[in-house]
Amino acid sequence: MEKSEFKIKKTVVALVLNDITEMDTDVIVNAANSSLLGGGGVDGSIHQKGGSNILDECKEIRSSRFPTGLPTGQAVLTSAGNLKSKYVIHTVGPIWKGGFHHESEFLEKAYLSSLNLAFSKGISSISFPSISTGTYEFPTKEASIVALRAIKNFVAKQELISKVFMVLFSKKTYEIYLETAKEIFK
Ligand code: AR6
Repeated sequence: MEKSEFKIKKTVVALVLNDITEMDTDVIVNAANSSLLGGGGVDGSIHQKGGSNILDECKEIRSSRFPTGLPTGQAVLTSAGNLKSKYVIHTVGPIWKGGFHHESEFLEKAYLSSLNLAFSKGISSISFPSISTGTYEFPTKEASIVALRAIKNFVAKQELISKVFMVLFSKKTYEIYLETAKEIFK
């Protein structure tokens, strides 16, 4: 398995080529949609492998806190059902609409909301997928810059989260993130 590690103060940020549903970090992050009711890509795999408890909790969150859906850039936490992790954080990345609709700000917000939520739960390890770069068509290079900058800025200010994984699903995506990481973490 491809893996590259970078150190930011006391936190290790690792890029790995893997399926995020195989990760045993405390948290895995889901690239969900506002409905929180599932979909394709990462979302489909998490619900399929994690089982129906995750969906039941998402439905409860919808009815009690977000009756009209989870806004883009926000994040919520559920248990992880049958997955190896303890929790799933569901966040909604922006749909790419050409780059002039604050897509980068919303993408940064999705990463930071997830990290803040993980931090508030006392979690020490977290895995992210490349949010928005599948169905939502955010260009991977731009997304990698936003993602890794957000992670760098967040982890540098704390010591609780000691491992952050970016879990990339294709060699091409992995290589794009690696090139960006070498710039941002140098
Ligand atoms: N593990 C890691 N990465 C994955 C996996 C996996 N199992 N499966 C796909 N990827 P996407 P989005 C990669 O489409 O763009 C869903 O229908 C994928 O190759 O999962 O944020 C939701 O319900 C890509 O690089 O998320 C929403 O409606 C990246 O993960 C919508 O898609 C993100 O692809 C969200 O779209």
